[in-house]
Amino acid sequence: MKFTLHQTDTSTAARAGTLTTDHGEIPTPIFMPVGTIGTVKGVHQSELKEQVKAKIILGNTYHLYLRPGMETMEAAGGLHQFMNWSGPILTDSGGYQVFSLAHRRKIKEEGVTFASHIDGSKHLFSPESSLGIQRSIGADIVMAFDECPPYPSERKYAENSMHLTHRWLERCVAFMKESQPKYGHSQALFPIVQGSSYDDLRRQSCEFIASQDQPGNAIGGLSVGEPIEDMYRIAALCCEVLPKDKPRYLMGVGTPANILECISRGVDMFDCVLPSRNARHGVIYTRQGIINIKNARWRNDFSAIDDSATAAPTSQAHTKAYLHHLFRVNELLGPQIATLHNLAFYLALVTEARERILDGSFSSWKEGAMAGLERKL
Ligand code: PRF
Repeated sequence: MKFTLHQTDTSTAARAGTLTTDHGEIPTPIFMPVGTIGTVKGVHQSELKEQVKAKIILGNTYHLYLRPGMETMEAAGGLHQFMNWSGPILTDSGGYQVFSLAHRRKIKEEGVTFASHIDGSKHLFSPESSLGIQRSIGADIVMAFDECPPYPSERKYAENSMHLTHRWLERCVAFMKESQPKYGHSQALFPIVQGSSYDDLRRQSCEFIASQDQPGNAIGGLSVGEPIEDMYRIAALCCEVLPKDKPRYLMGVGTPANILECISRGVDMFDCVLPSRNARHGVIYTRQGIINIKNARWRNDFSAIDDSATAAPTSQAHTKAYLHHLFRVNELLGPQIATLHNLAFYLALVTEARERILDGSFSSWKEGAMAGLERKL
């Protein structure tokens, strides 16, 4: 995997680059739609490519391991083939999902034991088994197996947890060296910085993660309930310490405004369930503000969902009144159109951010764009 940095903004820490994988090039900054279980919920692969203009999507080790399982995954020839998505894929390592979904979790040096949220069956995830599963899925970018401490965490807990994540990382690095990709394309390991909201722990974690010299680095443990200023401060601190010549991925962030703020602090890659999950509840993002399409206010609004040139064709073709109606009568197409729209909106936003970084107008453009992004209509 190769990362080329084209431009660093002169007045902020924003960067524009290109990440090259065996399944294609990823312009950065980028937003990665979440496709937890082999589908970006409600959006067909052809729409992801042609309308959303997704350059890379996410999958989850935890979900895919439970269903369909790795026997089916390997028989299919990996996730790219199974879901017929020929672009790049990144998989999260499973630890974070075990903590948000599974039952009877127990953390040990070896790994985490847990009971499935589906049938209660018992399993162990370790650095080796997580990476083994990610080899079977065949993601282009595989994430290290980490512990994301809850917020707030006492300093001692955060420190011990960070050291455990670091020891697990050494095992991840060793496993990647000893094992081979299963489908002929290469897989890059991204280590994950932890350390809760403690600046000195974060600094220490960034230095350790950087010393492992992997193709990219991730910032975990943020957007877990901490004040927004803490998230921005830690993101900025991590970007200052992490190597400049490698992509930086902020896991699970965030709103459109959060994304612009973190781009300006030096983050290159984002993923979040927010645009897709909110869409299913009728929450629609526009440059003018956030819409709740179920609101009676939109019943007779025959303007396009989004008439900007960068909007998805579907968002330009359908009216707010029609989308309002679909949600009111609980039709499947409502959440489908809304999800497609929100994801295309996120992709258009990071695409414009990249253009603005390249032409030197990022800072003033961002200041102008922020108010609209945060307004509730
Ligand atoms: N670790 C992993 N995945 C994650 C996170 C993390 O800390 C977060 C935190 N926001 C989201 N997804 N492995």
